[in-house]
Amino acid sequence: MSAPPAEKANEHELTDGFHLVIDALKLNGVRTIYGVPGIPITDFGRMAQGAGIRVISFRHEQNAGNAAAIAGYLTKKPGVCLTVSAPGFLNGLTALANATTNCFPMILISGSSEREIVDLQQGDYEEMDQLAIARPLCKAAFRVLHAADIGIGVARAIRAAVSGRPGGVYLDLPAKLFPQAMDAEAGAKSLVKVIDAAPAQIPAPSAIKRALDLLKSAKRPLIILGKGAAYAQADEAIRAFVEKSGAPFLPMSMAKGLLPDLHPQSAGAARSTVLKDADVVVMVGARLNWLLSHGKGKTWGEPGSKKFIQIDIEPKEMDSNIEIAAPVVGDIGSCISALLDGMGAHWPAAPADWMNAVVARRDDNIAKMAPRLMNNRSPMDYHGALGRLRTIIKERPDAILINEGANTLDLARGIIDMYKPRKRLDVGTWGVMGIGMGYSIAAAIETGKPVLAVVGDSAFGFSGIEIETICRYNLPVCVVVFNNNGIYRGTDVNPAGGEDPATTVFVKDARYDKMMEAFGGAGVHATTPDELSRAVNAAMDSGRPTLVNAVIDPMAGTESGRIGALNPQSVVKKK
Ligand code: ADP
Ligand code: TPW
Ligand code: MG
Repeated sequence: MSAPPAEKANEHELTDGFHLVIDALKLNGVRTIYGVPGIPITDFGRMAQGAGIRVISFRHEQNAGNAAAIAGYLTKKPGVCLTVSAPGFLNGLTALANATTNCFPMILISGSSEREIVDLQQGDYEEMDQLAIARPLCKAAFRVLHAADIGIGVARAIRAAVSGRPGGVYLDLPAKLFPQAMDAEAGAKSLVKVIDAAPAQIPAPSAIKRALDLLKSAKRPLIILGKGAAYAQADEAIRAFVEKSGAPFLPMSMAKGLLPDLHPQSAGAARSTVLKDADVVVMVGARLNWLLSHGKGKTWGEPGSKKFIQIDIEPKEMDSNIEIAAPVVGDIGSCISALLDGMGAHWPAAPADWMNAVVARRDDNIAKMAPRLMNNRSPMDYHGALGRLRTIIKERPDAILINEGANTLDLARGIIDMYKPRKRLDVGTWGVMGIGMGYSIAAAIETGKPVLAVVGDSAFGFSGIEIETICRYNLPVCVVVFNNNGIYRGTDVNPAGGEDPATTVFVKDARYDKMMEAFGGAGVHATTPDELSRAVNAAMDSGRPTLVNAVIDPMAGTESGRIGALNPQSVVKKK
């Protein structure tokens, strides 16, 4: 018998949904998936791993989702999170919404139950109309019903996540899609390799001219760098722009290190002065939201005392809170390059008396803080502990700092200087607790650099179980839990005097270090700044998963850290 002709054999070669999704992701450069297995995506995860995609299995989808989101931020490519249906999907959804809020590109892929049963609400296993629920919480939401559409579905998800203002995208893959078979050759042809997923958006020359005219007229200019600027990876151009302008710059928390915090033009330690006194403010990838008092009020000095230039890829961001005199819409790389070109070789630097005044204030504030950072008190206060961690980051500027909590967050942000772009990852626009371990895991995996997570004891609790994941993948993550026995302070008492503890306090003198030991990592109990410093240095040298239980004075913190004023106050007088 003769062998059948090659075309004939191919005719019978089949592929299916499992393989097509994997092939589509691989074709588009997805190298890592963060997720939790279960029906209907257990085999998909196995097959993806078998096909050479790195599949990182978490203990809770929210942490996997946070990992995917920050992977997107760090790489400018959508981070992918994979979950099961209904409850797994909902667990991942918080992270998807958070990614969207923070403008991080991410794709949440969830398996879903049988459409026919879900839509008639007949009580399927993990029944939920996931697509409808996801839609208002992300940039775009798609469902793929036919294997032949997988290529297009994945391509749309990738484009939606990274083009324009980045954000979260939901991709719904019903269980029935995975085993759906189709001709292998037709399947391969149906896949789409996305070309130029985030096209450059060039600003109009007239917008550049308007912005430069305004900047040139400034007597007291200020440049505010946000995490959009850090995300854009236009580091050299941004630095050149800031230096050419001669203006002080103020980094938002995740933009710290885009230019080093010790740069001569840094106004980080003169924040209130520059916000109040500047006359022209250049916003680069930062929104005038609550974190900047919406661009108005006491923080910003006399009403009408300043004009704004805003660089952002999202046109609707302009005038969102206050009037923007010079909107520059485009991607930050293109906008900054165009501004630099327009400034030419002889741009007059900002008036020296302004920069000198800012530097004087900054250096004064830094000098006032310095002695507090050197204290060796036990139990530690935030300053004593953070002073040591500040030195550690100075000596290890490549390390990535993850930071969450209230006092632990606000004080670390002010005290720990950053030296390189995208090295500080924190609670972002929502001030959300629970990003700690997910961000730590993805930061270690995506960058290969050591990670130092500085987290409040409450903050840590939201994702703490993922230290098992850190140990399982043997990641170079050192977690420092600032243990002050509770939320803000560990000293509250139950106002009713009953037996229940106060709502903000935890088990006294808990030993979080023992949790790490349970999974084979190193646990250290540190009661002094010296001990803390030794433990963290040893962890960073060894690269071994480590948790340092840093004992912080329960009296040291303040309610809500630096944002206590946002707490509503009762109008009813206490009897
Ligand atoms: P921060 O919290 O640091 O102040 P925000 O998250 O409020 O920063 O603002 C980030 C801004 O950056 C968003 O308005 C977003 O549209 C914008 N952005 C993100 N990526 C880019 C980019 N590549 N080019 C231009 N703007 C961008
Ligand atoms: C998802 C509210 C803001 S800060 C915080 C909570 C619970 C914990 C502060 O205590 P911690 O830090 O971490 O011990 P410290 O140093 O001040 O003691 N749920 C979510 N997000 C937020 N922001 C909260 C609750 C909150
Ligand atoms: Mg605490």
